[in-house]
Amino acid sequence: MKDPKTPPNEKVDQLQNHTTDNADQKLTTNQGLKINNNQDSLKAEERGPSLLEDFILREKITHFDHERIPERIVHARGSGAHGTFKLNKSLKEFTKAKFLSEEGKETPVFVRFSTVAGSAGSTDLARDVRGFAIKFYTEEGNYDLVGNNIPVFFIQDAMKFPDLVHAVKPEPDNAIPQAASAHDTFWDFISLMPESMHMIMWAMSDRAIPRSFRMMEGFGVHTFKFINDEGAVHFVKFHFKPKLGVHSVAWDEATKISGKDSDFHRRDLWEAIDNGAFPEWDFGVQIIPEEDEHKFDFDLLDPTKLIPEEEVPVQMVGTLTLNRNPDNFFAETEQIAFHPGHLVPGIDFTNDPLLQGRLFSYTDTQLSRLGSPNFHEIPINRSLNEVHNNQRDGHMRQQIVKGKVSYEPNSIGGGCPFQAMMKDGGFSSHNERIDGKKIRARSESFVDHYSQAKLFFNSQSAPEKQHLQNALIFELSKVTIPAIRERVVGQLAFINKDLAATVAKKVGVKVVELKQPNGSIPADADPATLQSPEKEPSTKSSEALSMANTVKDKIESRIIGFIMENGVKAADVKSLQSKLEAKGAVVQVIAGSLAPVKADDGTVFEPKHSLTSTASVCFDALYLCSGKQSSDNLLNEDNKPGTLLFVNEAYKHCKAIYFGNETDEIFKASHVNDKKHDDPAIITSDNKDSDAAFIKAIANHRVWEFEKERNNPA
Ligand code: HDD
Repeated sequence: MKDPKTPPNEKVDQLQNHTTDNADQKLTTNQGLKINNNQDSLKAEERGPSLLEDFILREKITHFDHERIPERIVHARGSGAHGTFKLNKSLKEFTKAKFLSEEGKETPVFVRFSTVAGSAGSTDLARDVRGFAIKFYTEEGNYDLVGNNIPVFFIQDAMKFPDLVHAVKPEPDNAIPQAASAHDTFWDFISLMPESMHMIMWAMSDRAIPRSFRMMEGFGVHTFKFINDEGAVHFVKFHFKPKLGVHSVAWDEATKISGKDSDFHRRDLWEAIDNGAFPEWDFGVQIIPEEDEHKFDFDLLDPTKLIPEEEVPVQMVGTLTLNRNPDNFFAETEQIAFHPGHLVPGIDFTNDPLLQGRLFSYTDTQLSRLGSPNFHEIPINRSLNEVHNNQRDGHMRQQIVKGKVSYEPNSIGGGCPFQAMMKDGGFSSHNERIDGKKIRARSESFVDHYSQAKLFFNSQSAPEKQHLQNALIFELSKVTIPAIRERVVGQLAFINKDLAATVAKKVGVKVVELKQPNGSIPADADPATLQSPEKEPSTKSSEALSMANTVKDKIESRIIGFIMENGVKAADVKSLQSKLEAKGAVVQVIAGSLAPVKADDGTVFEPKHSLTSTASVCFDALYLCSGKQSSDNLLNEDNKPGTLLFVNEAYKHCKAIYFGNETDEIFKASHVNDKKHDDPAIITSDNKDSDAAFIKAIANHRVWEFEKERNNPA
C-alpha cells in the first residue's frame, strides 16, 4: 500500500491474490521458462533470417499484437480508485439491502469517473457529462450504481440512445471532432429532440467542465425502488455531494488545460489519493412513498426530470471515500464492468424506459469489450461472496467447479446449489402489478420538456447564466448549417426569450417560433395533443442547482503556485507555506528555470516547475513571493513574458492572486493594475491580514462576479 493511512479493505485483500511483483525476479516466458537473452531473436547466423522456431520471439510478439481490447462504446476515457462506503444512518425502514441497513457498516467500492463522448486517449477537460459509476462489493453480491454528475438525461427512452451517441460522436465521414459536442450532427439531433433541452441546460453549464472529479456531484439519475423487509415500496433518488464543494473551471481555461495537461483530472485524482487527501462525498437519498408516485407535476419515471430538493429533501445517510489508487490501470479501471442490473435484495428498478433499455445494454457490451461471458471472473469484477451456479465453460473460464453436475434440479449433486429462500437473502423482484396493453408509444406524462429546463436556468447565478449562454454561442457557432442553429434557438425560446435572442444574434439567425417540437412522438398520435405545454415549473428556483451555493470553506488539496526567483524572502515564503499546508493545500514552487532558487537568508528552494514548463491553468491560486530582488528577477528580460502571462491568465480566470511584499512592480506591469473595484481575490501586503485573506479567497474558488471586469483590461 502506498499510503499508510489507507485503511484495509476486503476487496483490495481479495485482489492481492492476483497481483504479482517483478522485484528481484528473473525474466520468464508465459510458461515460466527463464529467458537468458531478451535482446536478440534466434537467427541462422548473426546476419541471417530469423527462425520460425523462436518461440520466445513469437510469444512476445503475439501477446503484444493482441494487447488492446475495444474501448467502451461510450465513457471510454475514465479514471478510477478504490474506497469505502460507510453508512451513517440506517435505511432499514425503507430497504432490506444489508449495506444500507446497519449503521456504521463499511462496504468496499471501486469508482470510475469518465467523460462520455471522447475516445480513451481524449482530453479530460472536454465539455461533456461525467460518468460516476460505483461498484459496491457488498456481502450480498455486487451492487452497481452507474450514474452521472448531472441528475437528468438527454432522452427518455433507450430506443434513442444509439441515435444520441451516433450524433455526438465524431462524424462518420471524417471522424471529426474528437471529444466535442460542438458540431453539426449533435445539434441537428438536439434541435429535433425537445426532450433533451433540460439536459442541454446542464451540459452547457459549468457542470460540464469540472475543476476535479473530486469536486463533482454524483447522481443515480433514474428513480429506483427500495423494498423493505415487509415488502413495502418507496421510490428513491440517489445523490453524492462532494465535501470539497462543486467547482468548475472557466471554458477558456478548460481549452488551455487540454493542451497543457490533457490528463488533468486523472492526475488530480491520483495525486490527491497518493497525498492522503482522500476525496469524500456525502451520500443522500430522496425518498418518496409508493402512494405519492403521482403527486408530482412530472413523471417519476421520466429521466429528463429531477425532484427539486425543496419538494423532497435529500436525507444524508452515508459517506463515500476514495482512499487507494489502483495497482494496474488496465486490470482494474479498464476491465471493471458496470451494469445497472447488478442488484442486491432491497433495491429494484422502476419502469423508466431509459433504465429498462440499459438493463440489456451493459452485459451485452461487456461481451464484445471483454470478450467472454466469464467477465465476472476478472479479479476487479469478482464479488466478495462466493459464486455458485450451473453456468459453465466459455472463453477464459477461471473457476474449476468440482463434481458431475451442472444442472438443476439434480439428485446426483444432492440438489446443490440450492435456490435461496427470501429469508436467506434470495433476491425476488418487486411483485409490481402490471395490467395493460402492449404498446410502442410515449406516455403523455412525459411530454413537458421545458419547465424543468426553465427551473435550471432560473436557479443559476448571473455568472453561471453568462457561462451557459457563452457555451451555447460557442457550440452553435461551430454548426455549419443555419437551419440547425435556428431550430436550437427556437427550442431555447421555450425556456428563456432573452437567452434565445442573445444566442440568435451571436450565431447569425432569427428567433423563429417553432410550432410543434418534433421528435419523440408516436407515429399514430395526434401531434397537437402531444405538444409540450407552456408550463411553469412547480418549484420556481432551486438552490441546489446552482454551484454558487456550494461549500466554499476548504482549501484542502488546492494547488498553489509560489512564483519566485533568487533573492526571495524566505521567512515570508515559509510562513505562508506552513499556513497553507496546515489546511491541506499543496504548494508548488515555480521559477524562471528549474535551477535551485537562493533566498535572502541562504535557504534554497527547489522549483517543481519553470515558467515555461507549466501554466497558470494548472494552479488554483498564485503567490508572487515577497522580495524586491526576486520581483526584479521575475521581470528581467528572460522571465517577464512568462511571469506576466501567469498573472494575467490567472486574473482572467478569476483566481486568487497574492502579491507579497515588494512585488508592486509585477502588480503594476500586469492587468491586475487595471482593477477598479475592491476585488477580494487580489491580495496585497496592504490587506489587513493578507495571509488569511488569501486563504479565504482560495476557499471561495473563483470571483466569477468580477469576471467582466477582469476580462476588460484598460
Ligand atoms: Fe450508460 C457506460 C451512465 C444511459 C449504455 N453509462 C456507462 C458508464 C456510465 C454510464 C457512468 C461508464 C461505466 C464505466 O465507467 O465503465 N448511461 C449512464 C447514465 C445513463 C446511461 C447515467 C442514463 C441515465 N447507457 C445509457 C443507455 C444505454 C447505455 C440508455 C443503452 C441503452 N452505457 C451503455 C453501454 C456502456 C455504458 C454501452 C459503455 C461501456 C459500458 O456500458 O460498460 O452499455
